[in-house]
Amino acid sequence: IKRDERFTQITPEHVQFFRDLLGKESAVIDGVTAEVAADDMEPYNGDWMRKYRGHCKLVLKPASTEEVSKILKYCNDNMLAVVPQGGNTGLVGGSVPVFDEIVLNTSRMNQIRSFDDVSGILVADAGVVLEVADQFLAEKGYIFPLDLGAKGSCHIGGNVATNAGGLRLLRYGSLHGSVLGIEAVLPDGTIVDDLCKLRKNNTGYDLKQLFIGGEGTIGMITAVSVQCPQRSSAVNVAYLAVESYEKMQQAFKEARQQLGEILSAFELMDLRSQQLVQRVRSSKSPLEGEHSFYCLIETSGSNSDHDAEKLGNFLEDVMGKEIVADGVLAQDETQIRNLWSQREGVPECLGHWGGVYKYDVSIPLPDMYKLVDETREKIDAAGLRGDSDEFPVVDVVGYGHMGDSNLHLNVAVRRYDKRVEDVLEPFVYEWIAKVNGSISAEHGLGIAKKNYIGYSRSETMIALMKQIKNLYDPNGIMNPYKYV
Ligand code: FAD
Ligand code: 2HG
Ligand code: ZN
Repeated sequence: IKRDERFTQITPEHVQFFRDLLGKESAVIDGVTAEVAADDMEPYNGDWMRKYRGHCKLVLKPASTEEVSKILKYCNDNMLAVVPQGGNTGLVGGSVPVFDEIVLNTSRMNQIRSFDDVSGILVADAGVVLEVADQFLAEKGYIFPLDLGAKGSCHIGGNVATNAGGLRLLRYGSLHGSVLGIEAVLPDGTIVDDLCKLRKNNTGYDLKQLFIGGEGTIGMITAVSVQCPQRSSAVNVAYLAVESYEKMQQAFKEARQQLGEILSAFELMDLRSQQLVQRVRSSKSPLEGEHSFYCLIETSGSNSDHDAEKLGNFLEDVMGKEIVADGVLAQDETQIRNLWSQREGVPECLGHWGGVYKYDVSIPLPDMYKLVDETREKIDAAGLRGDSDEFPVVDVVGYGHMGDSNLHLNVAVRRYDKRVEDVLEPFVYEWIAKVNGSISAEHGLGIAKKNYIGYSRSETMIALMKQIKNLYDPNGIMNPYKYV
């Protein structure tokens, strides 16, 4: 792709405007008029996977909605392109510039605005770190309805902008349901004040939904109001070994039947994903021997003994029926954390060798794991996978949110290599289209999937999306080159 020449190059006058507006020295990282060490720009230009790299020379960190409004109005009037950025943990290259777009970072918008102890409704700035919000809620006996491995750095604004799914969607549902209101700024500076705190509100089109999963293409989210559930006082975790994907499906069905309303996560990991975690960490598996699949089951309820008994009975039952080969129940907080880390640590450990090709897909459960086997066969047939440095591919693994039919197909590589890419694409996308799956279950489109949206959406749907984009952002300054 080429830089869109409609966008203006940033000049010293532009920088001066932003300096005067934001005041504080640290709110502007200026590589336009001043020398900036490469290390200072890197966190904003490089993505989490080290796969995408922008060439931005100006980072702005507004501290209020009014400042965002003034920045965007100025950018729109002057045709300056902008990339909204939260914790920069996104996995589709959406949060970093492609060329010299200005990064609008939310890290200074980090205040919790209000919390209602009776309704559980939290109103907070977009730049509040997810884990910080959750810890705040924990003290009040509540929980943020989203949890994911990047919680220590991602921002709730970024979570909402990507409509992140995470580890407990099965229990708490999608952000499309739990986000009750949004405050956002449109590219022309208009402040959209829809920080609604009502559960029910059928008064016209629900426009906030466009910002949820909008990936910063129609406006900048500055605050959200979120319906937060009660935190469960009893959390139990089991880590199970299963011999086949067939049996894994039976285990899932039994878990839903037997654990019912206390089931809060059902996560799938194949053997290879777990072996790579243990190899990178030089750690041991929680279970003896090798099994084709593992799953992590979490229950959250209000009665610890009762829940533990239920989970224990479930384990006994599925082992008796030979659905599950082996299993362990966490006995305390530390063990709960250790078992979760076998699952949450997968993305980070897979990046250990240099890079990962990631496919975050929705596939009907019966077919879900076949994609991993077939992809591995293709990579092997092309002679690309092996233990030594001459092979680009370390391994092809599958894991993910089984409870939501969401698979993460990951190809861990020593370096990004065109030959690997040619085997994977469009093969993976065609495979998904064939089973009527989605090429992006929870990570979004960003730049990575932009060209492939047609595998999951019709011409009509794409045309409607483009109309929305043009309506909200007629100059196209918001996160250009991405999404649709
Ligand atoms: P960023 O990466 O900064 O931005 C993401 C996108 O949102 C970009 O397009 C950006 O332009 C836009 N954006 C950011 N802030 C705003 C804003 N205020 N207004 C408008 N647009 C904005 N995702 C899941 O769904 N489930 C998971 O289980 C999961 N686990 C993960 C585990 C790890 C280890 C990592 C690294 C990522 C994981 N993700 C997961 C990816 C997920 O998309 C992000 O972690 C998170 O939701 C992004 O938040 P962020 O603040 O880092 O956003
Ligand atoms: C997860 O579920 C995340 O761990 C990341 O969504 C998945 O890295 C991935 O492919
Ligand atoms: Zn995920």
